[in-house]
Amino acid sequence: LGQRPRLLWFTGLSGSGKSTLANGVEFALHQQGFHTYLLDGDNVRTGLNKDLTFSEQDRVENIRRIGEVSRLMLDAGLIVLSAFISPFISDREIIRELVGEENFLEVFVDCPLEECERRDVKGLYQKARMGLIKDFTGIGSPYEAPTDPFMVIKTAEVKLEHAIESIIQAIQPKIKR
Ligand code: GGZ
Repeated sequence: LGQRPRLLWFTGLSGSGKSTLANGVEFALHQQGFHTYLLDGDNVRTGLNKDLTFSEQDRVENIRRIGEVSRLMLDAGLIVLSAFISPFISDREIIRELVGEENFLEVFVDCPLEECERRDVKGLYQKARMGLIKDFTGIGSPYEAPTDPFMVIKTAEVKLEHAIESIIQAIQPKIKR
């Protein structure tokens, strides 16, 4: 195999651009012949984790299961891309240890809350402000930013294509055999 399995872990607020970025990076990797799998809310919170809410306890369990699934996929030799808010440092550290420090590439999708709220793609921030979602991340529930991530992408400042390109550049030496 011409690739080394790695876990590319995108963390950031709702609406920060995690899924968009992860999808773009996955597409670029495919074009280069890498074998990948993308885990995000669309394929995990609707299936494997559909029993979980957004309480602190359930978010911890959400990330734990995603970490275990990622580990299995790494065993299968894949480049795994994971895009979840994953708001707690402690949970992300558990995954770093689970998959091995050298395999865990943390990408902080850094976008100010005000900008995420301005975008409000799904209208969830408005609902949270109205009190309809009490534990929404950034409003009624905390987000702990990484202190020493592999990469920081400022999605309010950098064009998507450039962000994708810089991630590809940075991970290239880690994923090539
Ligand atoms: C945060 C919520 C909530 C609450 C529903 N808090 O923008 P989205 O819609 O597509 O991304 C958010 C997604 C977050 O799920 P994760 O599994 O990534 O979260 S965590 O890692 O914290 O477990 C949002 C939607 O689910 N959503 N309610 N209360 N996001």
